[in-house]
Amino acid sequence: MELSNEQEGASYQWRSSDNAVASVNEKGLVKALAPGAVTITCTITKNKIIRTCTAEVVVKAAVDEKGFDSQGRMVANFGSPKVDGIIDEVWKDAPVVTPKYVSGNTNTSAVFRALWDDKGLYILVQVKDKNSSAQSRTPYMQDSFELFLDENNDKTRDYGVDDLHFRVNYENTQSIDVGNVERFYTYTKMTADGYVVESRVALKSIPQNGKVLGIELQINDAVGTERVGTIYQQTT
Ligand SMILES: [Ca+2]
Ligand SMILES: [Ca+2]
Ligand SMILES: [Ca+2]
Repeated sequence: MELSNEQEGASYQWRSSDNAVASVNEKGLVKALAPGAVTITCTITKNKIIRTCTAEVVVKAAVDEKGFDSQGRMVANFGSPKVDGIIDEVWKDAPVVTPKYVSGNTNTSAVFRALWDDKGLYILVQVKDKNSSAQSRTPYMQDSFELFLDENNDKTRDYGVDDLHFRVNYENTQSIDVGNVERFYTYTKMTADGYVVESRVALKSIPQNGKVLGIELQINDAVGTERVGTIYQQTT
């Protein structure tokens, strides 16, 4: 960090809000240590007058070409997109994840991205699908995005109180299998070759750097009234 307009006779004290993520030395040099977000604060004292200035620093995790970290996990960086179906600049900070599994006979493809902030977890989904359909009366047989969240990552067989299972179709009609609908906010938009889903999931516990959640993301591909295939990613 560099301060402009440094003053004679002033003292400078540097501090990081999380030394496990990034540390700062007495000269303001920041060292990245682990993925996460921190606030670096400089306290300036001169003639008994104290002022502070702060800067946000985001340390990103290294990911492979499919968007996964060294342990095969999806990474959510810190950032606050607006949930409106338009891909904000801040999404550029999120690794693009290509899901590993495809079942059925589908030409549809999708990529996922994740961000988090104090309000919760954000998922952006970009689907390429030439044939959009919400004709079936069964929500999972419509073109839709499905999210399973195991917030405490305890991997129970049955749903725990922290677990969620939400779905939203390409027309932004939600269906809730498990969990409180108020925790799921979505916006969808048609594109030239498919659709976009931007979503926010409110979390039960306050999110923090390094927190690990269990998550499964799925795209249901419908043609007419049938689901012809799924694309999914089971990860943390
Ligand atoms: Ca947006
Ligand atoms: Ca759980
Ligand atoms: Ca389709």
